Amino acid sequence: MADFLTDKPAQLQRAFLVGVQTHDMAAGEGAELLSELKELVENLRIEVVRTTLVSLRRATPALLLGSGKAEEIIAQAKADDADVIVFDEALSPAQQRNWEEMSGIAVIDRQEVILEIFADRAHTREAILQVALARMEYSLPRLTRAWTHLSRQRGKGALGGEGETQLEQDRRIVRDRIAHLKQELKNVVQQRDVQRRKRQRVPVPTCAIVGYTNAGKSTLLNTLTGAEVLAANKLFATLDPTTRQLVMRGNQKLLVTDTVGFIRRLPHGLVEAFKATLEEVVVADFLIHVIDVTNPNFEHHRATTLSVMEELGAADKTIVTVFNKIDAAEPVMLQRARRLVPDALFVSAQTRAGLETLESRCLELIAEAHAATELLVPHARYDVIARLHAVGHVQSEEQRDDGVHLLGRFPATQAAFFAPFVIR
Ligand SMILES: Nc1nc2c(ncn2[C@@H]2O[C@H](COP(=O)(O)OP(=O)(O)OP(=O)(O)O)[C@@H](O)[C@H]2O)c(=O)[nH]1
Ligand SMILES: [Mg+2]
Repeated sequence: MADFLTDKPAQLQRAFLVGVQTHDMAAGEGAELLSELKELVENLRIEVVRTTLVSLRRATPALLLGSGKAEEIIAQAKADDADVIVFDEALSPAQQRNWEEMSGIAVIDRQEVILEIFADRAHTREAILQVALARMEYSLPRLTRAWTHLSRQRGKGALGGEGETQLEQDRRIVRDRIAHLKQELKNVVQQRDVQRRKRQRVPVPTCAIVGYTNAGKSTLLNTLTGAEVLAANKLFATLDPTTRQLVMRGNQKLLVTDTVGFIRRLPHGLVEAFKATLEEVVVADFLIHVIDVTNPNFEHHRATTLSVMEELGAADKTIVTVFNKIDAAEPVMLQRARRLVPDALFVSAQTRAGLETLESRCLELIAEAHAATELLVPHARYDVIARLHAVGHVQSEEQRDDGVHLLGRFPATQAAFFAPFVIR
């Protein structure tokens, strides 16, 4: 079973990439996604022998593309000696199976490529569990494929007469594994909660750095806090959240968390699986959204990140938009960025340019969020008073006829608890 979790799909070496431009996509978007797919595939150390962009008017249920086009692609892939065809567009399990049967070579899609990269990068227990879960959920409806992990292990024989029962067995094994992984992840989440609650006892404000992969999130955390998170020019360098304390002017502290990067067409299962990790985003007081201003597609990058935020239920958080890598940016790109997000900040995590302004913005947000609050708690509710002391910073406390008046700073994450007693 261990093999099943860590096994590469196959020792694939030569990839033939197929991008699709549909009528509802912006001009050039298909090509742009295709070049991103090339980068993804190369990140798996698989050589890209050819890329082809197909314009598609209407998707077909059997093959996505028309059968004439499919035959053309298969002939070309064979002539190129490719051992895998990679689609940028998601393929249904049936489409994938049809392509594999027709071509006799492995056929995968962008989602599977992303899953493989995540599997490659996962090193901690939490990341390994999350990726394993996403991969299992992806493979569950695809167990009848010619070359899935399980069928390769059990060999061709099982695909014969007893195939149906073997398939049922495989499905059960995978479902059991999924249930087991979910349970293990639940434990991880609980541990995380405990740690977070410990942290919340001291009202240090928190923020999470989010953004597209390779935007410079880890570099920013490193320069801001002197952390030593791996920052590398490769996709999804970071899978695990790292939290570091930033000490700003006036000794104001801020806990900053670096998070996993996003990409277009991220497999839904991955976002689901990474919810434990991304909890940091949901509970943060505010977000720093890092965008690589040197990337010609930064508008799409931004939209992708914002839609993942929405999926996580973090869309209504305060977001500080930060365009990064200004040291390497063309002036015209900076103008485009300013038009897109007028109140954005411009920084270089590498040269430190603009970081003081970023700190000032963080200080402002903290001041707003942690302005002193006045509470009136009935005398009988000493439990509330005890808890306020535990989680917050009480500046003054006075017993009056109408109850206990408290003035202090309390973490926004506890707002639901103390809101009924706020008088100012
Ligand atoms: N020129 C320039 N390059 C930068 C800057 N900030 C980061 N980089 C480079 O961009 C690449 C990606 O940086 P990371 O910090 O790993 O990016 P990330 O957003 O953490 O990426 P993932 O963890 O993959 O999501 C690295 O090669 C960095 O050296 C910057 O301000 N200027
Ligand atoms: Mg990173």
